[in-house]
Amino acid sequence: MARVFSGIQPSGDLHLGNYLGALRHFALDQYEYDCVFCIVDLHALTVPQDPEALARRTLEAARVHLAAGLDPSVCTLFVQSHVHEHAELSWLMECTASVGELRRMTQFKEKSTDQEFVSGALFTYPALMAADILLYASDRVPVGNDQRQHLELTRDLAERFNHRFGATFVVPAAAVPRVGARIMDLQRPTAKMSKSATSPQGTVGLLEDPASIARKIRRAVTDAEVEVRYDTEAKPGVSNLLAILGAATGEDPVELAGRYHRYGPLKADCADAVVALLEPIQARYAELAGDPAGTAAVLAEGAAKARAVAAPMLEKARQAVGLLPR
Ligand code: ATP
Ligand code: LTN
Repeated sequence: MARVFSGIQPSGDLHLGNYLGALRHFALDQYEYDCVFCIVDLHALTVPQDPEALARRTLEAARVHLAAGLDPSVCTLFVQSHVHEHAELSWLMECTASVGELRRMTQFKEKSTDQEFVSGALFTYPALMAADILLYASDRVPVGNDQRQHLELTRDLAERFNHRFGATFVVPAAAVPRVGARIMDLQRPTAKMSKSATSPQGTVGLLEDPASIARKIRRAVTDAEVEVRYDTEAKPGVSNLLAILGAATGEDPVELAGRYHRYGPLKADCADAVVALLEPIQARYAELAGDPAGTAAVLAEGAAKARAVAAPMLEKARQAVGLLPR
């Protein structure tokens, strides 16, 4: 069975973009592939984090994964730092990547601009991501559109390593959904919805109160025209609402556009669809929150399963480069 791997950072509250671009597809993939999903806490540390908040969000993120439908008896769910092989293989990947190619990463440019403190790890971040993926001989990596460039780099690093040291890694492919791969900020529809957005009004949290979700969608920035048309360049706000409604209902955003003649009804339907989509996730999350030990046990078991795959792969890579067996 083909292997799937993906990761989400516990760098803030998970949002609708994370769900439509990634998490939702994890839940579907688990029945079709051998799936490994990871809460990438080491990646979150590349920007300053409050220690208590990081710990809390890591557990919350795991719970959100379970609430979104991941079944730990079917797939593997674990925390990145629980499997130290990630940090170790990351070193070999840093030694495989060039400064030039890391410098070209647009996420680094975006996240380092106007920051008082930029860690070295933010720069080498894609090497850790490559290690995550390559440790599991992953064939397919479900991610939102913003991760395409990191996936390309992962492929280049795998190929370079294999060329230099002999066939070691599987070269993975990105799996980016057709609809929902780039959900935009409701207040700034030219920027992607993000955990680290400047205004919370632009982001819909997966655990947010339905009334608040509906309010944010009703107040989403559109434009001065009245025509409903799917045109991401000329009408980013309206197109984002169509993309969200389309992703939530399984309909095509362009076809949906033909059914609306004003923004009001589009916003109302979009809000209803998002609230209905998130309702079962929120209910299941509330159940899981009552059993923190249960989630911790799932993560411990997940780490053991992950390590069983990761350890031999790390060993293979270590020996390939000439590190003495331990
Ligand atoms: P941060 O703001 O801390 O960078 P993020 O919101 O971008 O966080 P990540 O943990 O980096 O979230 O991403 C987890 C997954 O969600 C990735 O596969 C990513 O591509 C996807 N994703 C993130 N934002 C969006 C979005 N706005 N639309 C669709 N997919 C998204
Ligand atoms: N870089 C990704 C998170 C991430 C990831 C991964 C995604 C870390 N490791 C491995 C897929 C596979 C992000 O910022 N969204």
